[in-house]
Amino acid sequence: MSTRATSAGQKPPLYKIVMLGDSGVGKTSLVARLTNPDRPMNHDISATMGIEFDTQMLDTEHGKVKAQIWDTAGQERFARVLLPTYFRKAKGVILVYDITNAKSFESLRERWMTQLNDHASSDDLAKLLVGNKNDLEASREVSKEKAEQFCAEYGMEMLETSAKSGENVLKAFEKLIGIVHNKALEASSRSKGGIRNMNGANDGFKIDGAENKSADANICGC
Ligand code: G3D
Ligand code: MG
Repeated sequence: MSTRATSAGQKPPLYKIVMLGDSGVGKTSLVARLTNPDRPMNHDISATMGIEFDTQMLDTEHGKVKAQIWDTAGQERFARVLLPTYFRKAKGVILVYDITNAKSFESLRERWMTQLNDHASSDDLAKLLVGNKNDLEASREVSKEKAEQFCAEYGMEMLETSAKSGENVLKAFEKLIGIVHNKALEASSRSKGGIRNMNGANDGFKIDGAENKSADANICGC
């Protein structure tokens, strides 16, 4: 494995990625499973208002990187107000639906892709489709073929996950962050500027040691 991203004692690059999808599809559970793999699922987290983020070190083929993962803390209904802050400087997005809920899949096209295109500079934003709750196969409403068609249409890859069993959860985040990191390395070698300036997610927003903090203050200025 190459270590060029983290050699010479450099800090690993930090990338902001955002979770998107209807309420109840399992976004918070996926982040919790990634950051606290041994903790059983529980949902006192979503009592918080606004936006939350968590950070996690992840492996890529070009070394370790840090993901700053943003999640709407139960505020999907008011997401319109939050979206500009939510998407600011994001480098990747995980679009989540629930394989047992056809409506949550339709929402991706009808709502989330539109909002993504309105608020994010889509060109350099890496996307991954995630069909969550695949432990509930007997209740499946969205076929894998349908999801693959969506991916072909929008040019992204997909994985089915279970935040409950943990299946493919780490793989999903590593897949997305790998795409993000490759894009950044390509861009930096094109500009010959090195990787010094790849920590853009952090501008004006201190995150070192700020695990799982609410970002409310950043939104309302209070
Ligand atoms: P959200 O953040 O997208 O709104 P949550 O979704 O993470 O809050 O999850 C919503 C509900 O789905 C929770 O149930 C959670 O336990 C459940 N859930 C999340 N992921 C999975 C999964 O992979 N499999 C199964 N079986 N359930 C999952 P409650 O009952 O707490 O509302
Ligand atoms: Mg949530």
